[in-house]
Amino acid sequence: MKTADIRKIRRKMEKVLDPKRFEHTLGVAYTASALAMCYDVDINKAQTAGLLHDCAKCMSNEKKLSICEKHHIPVNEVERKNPFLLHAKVGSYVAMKQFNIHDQDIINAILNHTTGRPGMSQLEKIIYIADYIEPSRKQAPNLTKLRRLAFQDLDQALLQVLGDTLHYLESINSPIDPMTQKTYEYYLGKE
Ligand code: DGI
Ligand code: FE
Ligand code: FE
Repeated sequence: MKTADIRKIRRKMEKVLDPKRFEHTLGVAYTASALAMCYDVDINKAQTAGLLHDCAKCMSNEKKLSICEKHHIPVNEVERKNPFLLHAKVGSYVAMKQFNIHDQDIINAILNHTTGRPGMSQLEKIIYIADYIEPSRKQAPNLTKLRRLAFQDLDQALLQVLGDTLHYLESINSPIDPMTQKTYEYYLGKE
């Protein structure tokens, strides 16, 4: 991925996202690049995945569901009831077909950025964490500590984001996607 390609993706994202989501997207791309520098991961891949991770976020639920149906992307019970979750799966599809991304690690980082998955790569972890700690995020608890931790111990930061997300979802009685639960248990067991 060359600098010119990254610039092109950035311009396209500005068109498909609303202004707040675009600001978040830039925040994720910059935070992911910084983490990539810290952990010796490909910076261009981190920027590309960061820019594209929410590329399907501003699509209607009907559109996301119809893309899944048309292209035989499996939709589970939790996703059917909460179609916003599908922006990750649909986003990885859009990244392949509309942005010509063929790097499997970038595609996986987009695909797994909402629920995580057991056995994530360094890039996937970086996007998952950058999504949570980027500068325009204000809501989550422990953000100050977590932001520092992300640059000290990526796996500890990952576990904390997974745990905090699960607690938050339980506190608001939101249905948990099986992958979110599985990912948390997997990384808890690795401690
Ligand atoms: O798209 P973003 O808002 O930038 O971030 P995201 O794709 O990580 O989505 C964040 C939201 O997704 C956050 O409110 C937690 C929620 N989420 C993550 N896993 C699950 C979930 N929501 C439900 N209902 N079930 C899950 O398993
Ligand atoms: Fe997202
Ligand atoms: Fe995001």
